Formats: sequence, structure tokens, C-alpha cells
Amino acid sequence: MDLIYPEFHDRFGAFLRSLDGRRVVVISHARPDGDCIGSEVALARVLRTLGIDAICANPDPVPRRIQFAVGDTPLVNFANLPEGNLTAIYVDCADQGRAGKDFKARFPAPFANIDHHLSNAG
Ligand SMILES: [Mn+2]
Repeated sequence: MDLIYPEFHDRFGAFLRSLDGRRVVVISHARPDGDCIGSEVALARVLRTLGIDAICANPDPVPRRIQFAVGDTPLVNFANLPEGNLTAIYVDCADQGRAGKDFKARFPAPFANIDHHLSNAG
């Protein structure tokens, strides 16, 4: 199988290995849309397949029309986040503010931000 983005292969592999043993929460933006939920769920599933404890969290409910994409992947709102130390990874967020002030306050220093917006300063 050909790699889709071979230039990112080694770096992404190292990133995945750096999450070993962590409890990960994959966060995305308010008023979730397809790329938000799709990228959250896809990353969480990759991590869980690798044996990493990972859930998704979103400030707003998933619209019914894209709930099919969630399936049995754990996805919680802010109030239902587990206690304790979690490693936060943002997806589809040009900045943390897109997920709202509660997430930003709980996770002031995200471990990673994986995003496709040109407005992302990082
Ligand atoms: Mn989006």
C-alpha cells in the first residue's frame, strides 16, 4: 500500500509512540461538523487500536446526521471527562478557543494540535 503523506510518516509514528502509556482525550470544536467528528473518532480509534487509552470529547452534542461516524467510540462532553491527568490532543481546531473556555482552562498546554486550517498559527 502506498503511503498517503510519506513526508509525515516518521514524524507521525514518533508522535504515536510518544503517547504510549498516556490517557488521551481527543478534543475538537464547538458545533461539531463532519471533519471535526471524523478526525476525532479516527484518531481515537487509531490510538485505541494501538492499546492507548483514548476517548473523544466535544463541547457540544454530535448532530444526529453524523452520529453514525461515532459508532462505539467513547465521546463525552466536558462535564463527563474523567478525573485525573489526561493528555489533550486537539483536532480540527485552528486554536484552543474553538473548543470553548472550559477545555482551554482544563488543558492549558495541549500535547498536540492536528489541524488543516491555514489560520492555525502553529
Ligand atoms: Mn470542522
